[in-house]
Amino acid sequence: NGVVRLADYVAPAWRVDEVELEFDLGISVTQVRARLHLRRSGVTPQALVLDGAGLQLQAIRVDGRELADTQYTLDETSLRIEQLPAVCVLETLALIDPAANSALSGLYLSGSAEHGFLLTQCEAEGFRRITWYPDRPDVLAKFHVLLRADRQRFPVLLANGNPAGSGELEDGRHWVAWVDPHPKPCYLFALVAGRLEKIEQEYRTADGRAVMLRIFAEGDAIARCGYAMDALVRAMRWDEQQYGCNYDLDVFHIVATHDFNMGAMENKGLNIFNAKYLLADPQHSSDDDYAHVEAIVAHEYFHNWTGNRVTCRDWFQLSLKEGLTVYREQQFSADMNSATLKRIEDVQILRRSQFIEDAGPLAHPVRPEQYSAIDNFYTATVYDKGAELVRMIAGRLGAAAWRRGMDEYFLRHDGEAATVEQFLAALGSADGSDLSPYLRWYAQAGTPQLQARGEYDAAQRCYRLDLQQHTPATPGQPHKQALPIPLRLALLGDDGKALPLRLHDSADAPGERVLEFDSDRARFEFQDIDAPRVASLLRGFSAPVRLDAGLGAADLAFLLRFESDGFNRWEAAQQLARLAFAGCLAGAPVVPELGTWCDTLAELFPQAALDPALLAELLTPPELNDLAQSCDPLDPAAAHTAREALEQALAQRLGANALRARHAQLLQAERGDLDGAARARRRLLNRCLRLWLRVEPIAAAAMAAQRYAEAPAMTERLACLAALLAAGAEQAQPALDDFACRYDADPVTLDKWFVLQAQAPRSDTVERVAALMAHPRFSLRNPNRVSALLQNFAVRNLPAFHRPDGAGYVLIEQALAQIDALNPTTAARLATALKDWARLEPARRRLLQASLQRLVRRDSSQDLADILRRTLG
Ligand code: BAL
Ligand code: ZN
Repeated sequence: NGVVRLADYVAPAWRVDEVELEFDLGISVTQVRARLHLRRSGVTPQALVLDGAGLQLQAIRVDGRELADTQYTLDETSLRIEQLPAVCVLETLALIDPAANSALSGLYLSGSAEHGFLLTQCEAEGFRRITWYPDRPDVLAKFHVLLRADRQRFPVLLANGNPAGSGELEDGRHWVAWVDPHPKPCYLFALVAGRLEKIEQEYRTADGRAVMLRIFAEGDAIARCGYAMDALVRAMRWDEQQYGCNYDLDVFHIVATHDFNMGAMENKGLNIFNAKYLLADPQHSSDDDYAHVEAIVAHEYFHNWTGNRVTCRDWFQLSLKEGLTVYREQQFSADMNSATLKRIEDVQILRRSQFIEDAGPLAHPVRPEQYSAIDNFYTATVYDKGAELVRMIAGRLGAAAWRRGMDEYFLRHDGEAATVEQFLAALGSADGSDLSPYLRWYAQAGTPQLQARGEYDAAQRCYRLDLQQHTPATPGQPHKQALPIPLRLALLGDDGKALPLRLHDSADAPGERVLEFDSDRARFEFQDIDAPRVASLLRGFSAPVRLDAGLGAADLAFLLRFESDGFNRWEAAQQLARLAFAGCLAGAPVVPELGTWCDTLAELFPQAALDPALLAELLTPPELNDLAQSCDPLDPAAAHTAREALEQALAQRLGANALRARHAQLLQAERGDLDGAARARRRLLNRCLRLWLRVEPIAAAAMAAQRYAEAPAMTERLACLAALLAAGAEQAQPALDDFACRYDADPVTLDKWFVLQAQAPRSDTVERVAALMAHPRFSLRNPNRVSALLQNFAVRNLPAFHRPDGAGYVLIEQALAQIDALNPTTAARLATALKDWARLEPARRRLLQASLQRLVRRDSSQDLADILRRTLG
């Protein structure tokens, strides 16, 4: 039934020592000659079974001799040869049609047949669409690649590794050869062929290698690649300094494309990027875009060691490279920017995507036990929860042992395909720790709920902390085991300072310590202590759990005023806002928590010493998607109204005068600079604008429209347009029209225009989204367009998508059927937006369930069918 199970893993029967690939490249006809130098693994004869899909066989030879039809079996997905010498060379010749490849997996055309270029995407299973091969990550081979093409049409010919010659051919054709000395699995193979511009810069690694860094993009876009180059250099240096990881080829190439299923891809020495995560300049890119470019350039680069030099034994171990690399990217971004802000953003992402995934029908462990479509497991759980697991382990070891453990991991497994068990064993060897209890985190889905209750015993001068943990059932996992949970905590005195902590039988800790809690329940007693004012738990979000600390509004307000851990200060504001939201949702005539939230923030608002970016985050309640998780059943319109009430109350409490004045003061300082301090000020400036619009709409909208028109850079232009749209101001439409004219020719920037309209909180958003699907710049073939317009509408506009008449559901249902015929990966990703149907109030639930059932009855791709089947349960 096409299900692959971790428990069924068998080592490959055949290895590929070397592979020679020759491409005669053409837009509609490309010929691929592959010579696989094969070696049987065991002594007993075994059939060779290679993966292959959508390939037209032209010739097949073993050790130079043509095979007869009876000597092999070819079907839609495989090539099987029963009798082979234990060591031999298999040569195949195949034809493929890149222009017809709308799935964007394998070799395909980006852009038009006349002007576009050819490129590949092989992770996870795209290489089988290029040639017959053991398409699994534990077969590592040395690749030699020869590319031949028309010189005019394809002047740039790139593949992995180092250049190994080039020359002219007859009829205006040319050739370029590449050799990658590092054995790699085929999912890391890449080629690029076309007319591309480039920028380049020399780099010398810490261990002395001269490397030429090049970034390639089409036409004028190359002028927007400088920031990515700078980010790459920062990432390379950082990896040398923090992990001792040096780059290992003579060239490092990055190519930008507008047609890509993923954000970017870490192919060895030839990273390919979705243009939206590579191009950056002030005119087209917001501060958030810059941060994404820096983080993703670093992420793909860091894969060179965590993913490429040490790869995964099988796709169940995907988080071994992804969780670890996200963690390394988070460390890097924290070092380059504000560590507190980065941690807040990490947790926001986790809560609004991974916690929701973990609580719904698509919940799966960080290391799944089975899959039927591996493309559907590039998830928030594998990436972001995976990163949290690595963070917990790194924290458990401490900085020095973590580094020793990573050194040992590279030493033991360089050039190999590893498992999570091997990773934990190598890390643990650094200080003799047994990290195997953390395997439970990898195996068990669902977000643990941690309950903490504290009590002070004045007679004993002892503070008792009672902890309980419980992980809810998830599909296929009704019963859960207790997990090791590192709980970083401090007990704060009346002045907000941390009290010295002494646990039974242990020495004093100056003010903060980490408890390791690994049973269903436990009690910790702190001795010789004055009565704490409040416990600050889970500082820095030391474990990916939902914490119920039982704190009331007064305690949270105290933490919001005095907590020195920036993350927990923000968290106190979030928890207070959640209490206020619950009160508003329940329709209470007076919501005391709302008053406390507003009053405390009003007290902090004028404090000049507060980092403006942190203040902006303190002033922002959790996103609707996050808050909606506490609604059972969920009425999205009611949840939206309750959250709006929070925003309105805060704006009124701060008052028009204070908001106008702070906005004016920040605007005066605004020069469009890109440094961290300027970005932090802009964040607060734009948050003030949003709140000011609620209490002085006419004056604030006039200011927003003026700022929009005069904006020196994209952050400002976008923020003002978004604010006008959110406020429903009359200036919104003219500004939208202006934006469309300005950026009509730039797909990455025009996507912001699609996003804003998809997220507009209007009763006719469904109709507007439907109309935009007919816009000349929109195409269901392009994953970025689908994400900007449809994914944003379905995932980030709860009231509009869940319109009570079900029109939003029908829109997505119909779009899914069309997208699936073109690009199953993109269809399956969009379909995950429907996963929360069972949590909805009954009327909406029935409508969405009906849409899902109609989709299930259609003939779908394996990717989409897998999501639909699991969603309906
Ligand atoms: N390996 C797929 C893209 C990424 O996570 O880097
Ligand atoms: Zn990655």
